[in-house]
Amino acid sequence: MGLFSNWRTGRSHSFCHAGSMTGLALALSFAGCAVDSDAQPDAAPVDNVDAAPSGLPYPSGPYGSGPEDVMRNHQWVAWVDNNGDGDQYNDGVRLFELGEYHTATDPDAKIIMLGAAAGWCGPCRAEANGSNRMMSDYGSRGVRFATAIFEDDGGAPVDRDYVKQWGETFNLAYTTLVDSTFQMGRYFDENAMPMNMFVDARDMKIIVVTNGFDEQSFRDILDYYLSRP
Ligand SMILES: [Ca+2]
Repeated sequence: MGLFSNWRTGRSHSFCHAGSMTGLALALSFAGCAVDSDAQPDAAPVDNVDAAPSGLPYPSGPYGSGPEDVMRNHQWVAWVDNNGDGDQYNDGVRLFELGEYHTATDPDAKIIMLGAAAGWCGPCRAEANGSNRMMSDYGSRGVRFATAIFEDDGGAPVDRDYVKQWGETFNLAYTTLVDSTFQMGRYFDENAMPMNMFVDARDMKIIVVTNGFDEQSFRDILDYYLSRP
């Protein structure tokens, strides 16, 4: 236990607050150096801090990184299944923003399960292997899945081709994010991988941040929160 022992309380400081300071420092240090050189003209912003430039509705701040905080409306270059054929890698990359899964834009969305993974992370691969089962079981129940890949096998920031390769390797049926600037670093310590955030799509508040791969625990969390009125 420990990883998931107190998520039902709704205040789960042990999951994230200790790591978030380190993560924030990492995010700031990465902000000036991680440039996706081939990412024109659709490069992700370095870090969309408080703005929602697309104009999609999104809850106002203040924003934070812990349970019950409203999450920022991050933007990434992403592989998204734009034509709805179940394959997001035949559509090309585009800018994706988290607010696309907010109920104001996606009325059927209930919970966003947002993961972070890196190529050097063995448990991340294990999670990716089983993630299509999660998608098929929970997608129709209003769970929206996305994974932010931030580093490759050698620890270098990813590019879009690496993320495409990742998704094709695991035949992922959900959105994959090119997190070359490690925006997810504000939410966790990269030594505690894989990380998954569960976000309430109605108000974009963080429900819980988990570290480690335990599919049954993920299912327990989703079942619990999906059963709420
Ligand atoms: Ca497609």
